[in-house]
Amino acid sequence: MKRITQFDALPASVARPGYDRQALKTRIVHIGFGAFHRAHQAVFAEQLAQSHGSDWGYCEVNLVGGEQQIADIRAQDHLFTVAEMAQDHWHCRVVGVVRQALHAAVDGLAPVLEALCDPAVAIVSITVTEKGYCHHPATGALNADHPMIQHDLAHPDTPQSTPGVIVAALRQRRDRGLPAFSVMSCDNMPENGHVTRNVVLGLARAQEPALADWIETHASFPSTMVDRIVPAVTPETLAKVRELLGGIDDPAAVAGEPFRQWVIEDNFVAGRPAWEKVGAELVADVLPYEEMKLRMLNGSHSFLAYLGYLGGYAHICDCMEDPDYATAAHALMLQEQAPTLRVTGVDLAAYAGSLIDRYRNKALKHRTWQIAMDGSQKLPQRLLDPIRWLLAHGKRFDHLALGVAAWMRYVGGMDEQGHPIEISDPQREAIAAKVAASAEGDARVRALLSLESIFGRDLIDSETFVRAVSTAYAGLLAGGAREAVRQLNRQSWSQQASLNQN
Ligand code: NAI
Ligand code: CS2
Repeated sequence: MKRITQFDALPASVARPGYDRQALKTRIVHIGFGAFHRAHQAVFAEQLAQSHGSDWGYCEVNLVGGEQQIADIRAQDHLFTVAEMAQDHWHCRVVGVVRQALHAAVDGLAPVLEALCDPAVAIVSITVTEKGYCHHPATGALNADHPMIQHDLAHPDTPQSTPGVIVAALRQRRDRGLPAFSVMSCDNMPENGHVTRNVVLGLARAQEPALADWIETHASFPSTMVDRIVPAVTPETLAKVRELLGGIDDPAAVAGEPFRQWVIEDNFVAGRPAWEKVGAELVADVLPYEEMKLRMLNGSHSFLAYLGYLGGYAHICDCMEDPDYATAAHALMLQEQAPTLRVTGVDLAAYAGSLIDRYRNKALKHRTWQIAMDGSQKLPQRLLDPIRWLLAHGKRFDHLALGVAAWMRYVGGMDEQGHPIEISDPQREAIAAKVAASAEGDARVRALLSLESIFGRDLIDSETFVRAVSTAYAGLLAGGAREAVRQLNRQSWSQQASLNQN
């Protein structure tokens, strides 16, 4: 089998490293070598090395899952392909900034900790999905009852969780007299730096208060807003990449949309790459950007994912073919998410329009099932926080309520044709227990709302909220998802019309 290490065998159209890879230093350890990191952060680093002589190289680490991806890049000199999927055109780039790759379960934890204790390492970046932080999604605090955290409290030197591994590495660095590093989350959470800080400091404090103090003084936890739609890789994606690489196989290839955005809180204790040279925005406060993206993009994504899956649409681009879904997603963004945002200087109507255009990209084939995954970790920041704002300001939130109701219908486990739904969620058992113990209808809604780690304590006490979700849920049961979306649009039009008259 031909591999991408043979650059001269690649077609001229494929971009490849034109810099000296041996001159790169491993200054960033990245935890979570998934699809997104490869198509986002690694591409920024590649452009920096290619065009600006950057020597910031990577050690890639997977702690949970992803054994194959680590094996795959090791087999090809740590190279991998990133394809950009425009509607009518694909472009491939071979990325060369990775110097080393490790898997804790395959190689053992010791080499992972050793990599994290390399004096040259200045940044540990993370994309381990929301559930990898072992936090309470409703509050952002460490979940001390999480089985991995329980394990790490009992075995601080052989941790399993991401926070546990970071704490162990920082302890070793302190004990060896080495400086700390910055921990940069690139996961889709509001104030992802604060969540990371909470879980790392929470765990360190429970183990050794003096270590928590040392980390607090010497490390930093910059927040980031990250954006690029990178669907899970399919055999079709790999076949298309193979064709573009002139028959060369790259099992570690990923493909994402052309759009890319990265806003980073400029708060690093041991230096950072000059990301601003390749289009990243370095700012003092990321929160307004994070909120905008999480509510307008991810909020509408989750809305489309649950209603789309229930309505029989396999991909986001299929939802966009249904004018009712496109209209409802757009209205959700502008009527119920935009008013809740703090961001200034952004044309939110243009942003909403550009998101709908991105969703229409038929090359993406982004599965509604993939986005529907891990709803317990996503609902708070995408749908519930904006609802809290709208409730406090006495405003309507029919679209968001339908999104929450659709999640409830989805986790009920049966689609509209009576086929079982494969639910993937770290709280699957707790959710299934609520479903099993409640009758269909209002009782089901109340049972699911009692899941405190998702809904907090406040929402179940709001009569307006419970009524809105119960009404939306009843609509889904009565007429199905497509009809519920159609009705939502009708209702929304008549409300807008009467607002315009007054
Ligand atoms: P993926 O499934 O390709 O990769 C997931 C990565 O997380 C793997 O490296 C896996 O080892 C690691 N992981 C999973 N559970 C873990 C756990 N409990 N502890 C430690 N590591 C764990 O997913 P992908 O597409 O890379 O997305 C990952 C995250 O990146 C998302 O959850 C999101 O927060 C963020 N993101 C993804 C975007 C996308 O379009 N794919 C865009 C923007 C952000
Ligand atoms: C999606 C995101 O899977 C999901 O939940 O909403 O991964 C989305 O594709 C990205 O945030 C886009 O930047």
